[in-house]
Amino acid sequence: MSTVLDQKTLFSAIPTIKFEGLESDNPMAFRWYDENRVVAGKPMKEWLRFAGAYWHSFNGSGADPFGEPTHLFPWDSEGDAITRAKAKMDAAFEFLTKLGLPYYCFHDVDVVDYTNDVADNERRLQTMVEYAKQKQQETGLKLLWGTANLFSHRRYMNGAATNPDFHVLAHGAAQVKAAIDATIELGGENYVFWGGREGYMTLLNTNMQREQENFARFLHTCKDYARRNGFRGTFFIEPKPMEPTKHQYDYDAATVIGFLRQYDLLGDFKLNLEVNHATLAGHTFQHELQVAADAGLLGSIDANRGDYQNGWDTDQFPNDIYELTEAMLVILEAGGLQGGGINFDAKIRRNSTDVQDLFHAHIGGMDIFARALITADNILQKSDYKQIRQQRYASFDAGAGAAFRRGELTLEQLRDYAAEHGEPQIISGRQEYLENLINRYI
Ligand code: XLS
Ligand code: NI
Ligand code: NI
Repeated sequence: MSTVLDQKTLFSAIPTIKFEGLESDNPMAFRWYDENRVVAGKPMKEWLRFAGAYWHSFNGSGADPFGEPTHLFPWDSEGDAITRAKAKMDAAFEFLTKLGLPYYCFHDVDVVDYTNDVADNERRLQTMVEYAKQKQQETGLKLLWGTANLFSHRRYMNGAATNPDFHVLAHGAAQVKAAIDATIELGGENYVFWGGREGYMTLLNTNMQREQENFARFLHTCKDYARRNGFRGTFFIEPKPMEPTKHQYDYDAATVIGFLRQYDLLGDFKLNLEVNHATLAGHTFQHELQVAADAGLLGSIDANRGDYQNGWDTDQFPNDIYELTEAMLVILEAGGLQGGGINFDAKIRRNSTDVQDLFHAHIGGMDIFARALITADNILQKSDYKQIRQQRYASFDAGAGAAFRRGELTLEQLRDYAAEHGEPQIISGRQEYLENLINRYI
C-alpha cells in the first residue's frame, strides 16, 4: 500500500498500535514495548517517556542536497499558513496517539510557516498554541520540550547568539521569547537549545571569546525571562561537534559542562544527548551519557543512530541493541533521565515513501529501547557486572589506597609504598568476558 494523498489525513487507514508480545509477527505491533510493564520499579513508559519529533515526521520532505522532496504530505497542499498548520497538527496528533507516544517536541517553525515579520510570527504561533492546547486536552499528549529554530533562516548563516551582528542576535531572541511563551502555555516540561550554527566556519574571521561570552549572556537572558514567567522545567543544551557549522561550540558533553560551569549556568541547564552527535564527536553514545551522569546533568535523549560507514548526521531510527543496552546500563545506574525523555530525532529514508514506513520506524525504535531497558535491568539484577567493576577498584577501598583517596598520603609516601611492595600483579580488565555477558542477556 502506498501513500494516499487525497485523504484528509495521511494516517486514517492505520490502526492503533498495540503490544502483542514476542509471539507476534505483526509488523504493526509492539513486541517488547508494553507501556505498563514494571521494570526496575517503574512502568516502562515512565523510564522511557517517548516523544515524537515534529520536524522529522511531519516536515521532513525527504529532500537532500541532490534531490527534490519525495515525501508529499497532504496538509502541505491547500489553504493559507494557518489552515495548513492545523491540518498538519491534526495528522501529527493522530499519528502520535496511534503509536501511544506520550510526548511530542517541536521547533517554532515546524508548527507553522514563518515570515520575516516578528509580530506576525508571534500571532501565528499563538494561534497554533491555542489549537495544540485543545488537542493536548483531547488526547492527553504532552509537550516534552519546545525550541526555536535559529539555524535555517539565511539571517542565521553566521549563527544566532554567536552572530557577530547584534541585530541578528536580537532576531534570535525574539524567536526564543515566542517559543518559551509557547512552551509555558502548553505546559512543556523542558526547553532545548541546540546551537547548530553557534560556532565558526573559519577562525580567520572569528573572535571566539566574544562569541562565547555573547552565547552565555544570551542563555542567561532567556533563562531569566522564562523563570520570571513561571517556567519551572529544565533547559537542555544539546551538544553536537559540527554540521552544519564546521566547529560548534557545544562540541560534546564535557565541553558543554565546562561552558555551563564557567558561565554559571549549572543550576538551570542540563544536557540533551543525541546518539548520532556523540558518534560525530568521536565518542560512543554511552560515553556521552556517562559524562553527563557523572556531573548530575543527564537530562534527556535524542534517539537515532548514524551510518557507521559515513561521517554525518544521518538521523536514522535506532536499531542497535548492543549500543542501546550499554546506554540503558548507564541510564539505569544513574537513576533515569532528569526531567527529559527519549525523543525520536530521526527520519525515515528519502526512499521510504509508504505511510507505514513512519510507523515501522517508530515501532522499531520504541521496541529496541524497551528491549534494551529490560536487558540492562537483567544485567544489573542478575549478573556479576556491577561487582566486577567495583572489584576492579577495590584497592582504593581500604588501607593505603583509601588513605590516598582521603588525601592523607604525600608523594614521598606513595614512593615508599611502591618501593616496599615491589611490582604490582598483572590484573585483567576482562573486556571479552563483559562483552559476552551483554550478549548473553540480550
Ligand atoms: C540537529 C539537532 C536538532 C535538535 C533540535 O542535528 O539534533 O534536531 O535536536 O534543534
Ligand atoms: Ni537533536
Ligand atoms: Ni541531530
